[in-house]
Amino acid sequence: MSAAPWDIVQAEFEAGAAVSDSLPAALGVEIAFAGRSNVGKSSLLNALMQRRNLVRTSSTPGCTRQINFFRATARDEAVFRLVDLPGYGYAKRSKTERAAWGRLIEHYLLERDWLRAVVVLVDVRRGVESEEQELIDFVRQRDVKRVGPCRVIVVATKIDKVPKSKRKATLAKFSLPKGARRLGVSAVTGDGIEPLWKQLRKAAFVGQEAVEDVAPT
Ligand SMILES: Nc1nc2c(ncn2[C@@H]2O[C@H](COP(=O)(O)OP(=O)(O)OP(=O)(O)O)[C@@H](O)[C@H]2O)c(=O)[nH]1
Ligand SMILES: [Mg+2]
Repeated sequence: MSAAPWDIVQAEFEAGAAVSDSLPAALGVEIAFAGRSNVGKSSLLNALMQRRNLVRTSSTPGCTRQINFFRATARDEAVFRLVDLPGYGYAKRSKTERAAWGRLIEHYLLERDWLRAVVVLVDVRRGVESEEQELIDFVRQRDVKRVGPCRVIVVATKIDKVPKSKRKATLAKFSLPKGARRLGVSAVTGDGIEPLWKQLRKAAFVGQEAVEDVAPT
């Protein structure tokens, strides 16, 4: 067993907010995970927290129907709130429901002071499409509104589906907005989880402490 500072020694479900609820108070650094239904948000959260089933995953798209807040404590006692946002682009929901979700997620992304990073997940086989681009542009509005520093990290999920020899070239083809970082991960093999934690910690502690730099994956 490794004993890296980013290892999560404790993880728990803290709160859930359904579409009609108000958001729980922010108690510290938050990192949100956003992306299409089925892209692997919940699986990635389990992998990051080194827990098999803390976050419910499903083969049915749209399984996560509330904003879920998880509290993860690392070996070095740093505390992060990892936030699982419901998947967007789920056509089977009613228009009204999608609009309500859109408003809640937008409100969260723009108003949350403690939000330090938004991880935008894209399936490695699909790349960054217009929905992801819109999401990234949306988060950028925080800069204009001066809400607080918030980094966008584009994470390609399910890289186990691409042979190792082709991963680098596949990721290089992703069109990315200026300043966004990109990483490939697999919740199945654990590839990319450690570099992602390094990036997340860098974003979380911006202005607080120097955290070791990482080479891009
Ligand atoms: N091969 C592979 N499959 C994965 C990986 N991550 C997730 N999956 C599968 O993809 C499906 C969806 O995963 P979830 O983690 O539930 O996706 P989600 O983005 O949370 O989906 P919603 O909650 O519906 O928005 C499940 O069948 C997972 O087993 C991965 O890294 N590799
Ligand atoms: Mg989910």
